[in-house]
Amino acid sequence: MIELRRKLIVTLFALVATACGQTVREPIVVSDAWSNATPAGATVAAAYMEITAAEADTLLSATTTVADHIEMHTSSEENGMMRMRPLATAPLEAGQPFKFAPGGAHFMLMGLRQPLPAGLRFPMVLQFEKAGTRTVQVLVVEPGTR
Ligand SMILES: [Cu+2]
Repeated sequence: MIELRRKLIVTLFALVATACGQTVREPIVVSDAWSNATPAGATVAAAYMEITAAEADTLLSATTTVADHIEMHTSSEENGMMRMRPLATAPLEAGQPFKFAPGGAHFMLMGLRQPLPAGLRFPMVLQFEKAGTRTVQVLVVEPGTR
């Protein structure tokens, strides 16, 4: 009985160690990719996510099948007005999450080819300088729910 328990603990430990090892080795981790559902007739939408690179890298650009092209923007408040500026590339420091979030950096989907209803998932292809391309699924949510 004790022998069996010891085996079980060893197995569990190995599983945890493997899981942690995989997380560390993953060069790019993208989490929580989301976008607000669009009102009828909308031609633009914003998308958000958190990107962590194991080694320093640069996010160069993004594309998607649901829009003509994607621009990266930053936003800041100036004299009480929200202003958006183009962000040519997004610098990723090793192990530091880069946050695309409302009020800050975001992806701007220009020339929407279809409405984005809540519940839809659409693909975005991210192009990194070193890590190459990654495809992420963006979840569309009801505005105001997060
Ligand atoms: Cu924008």
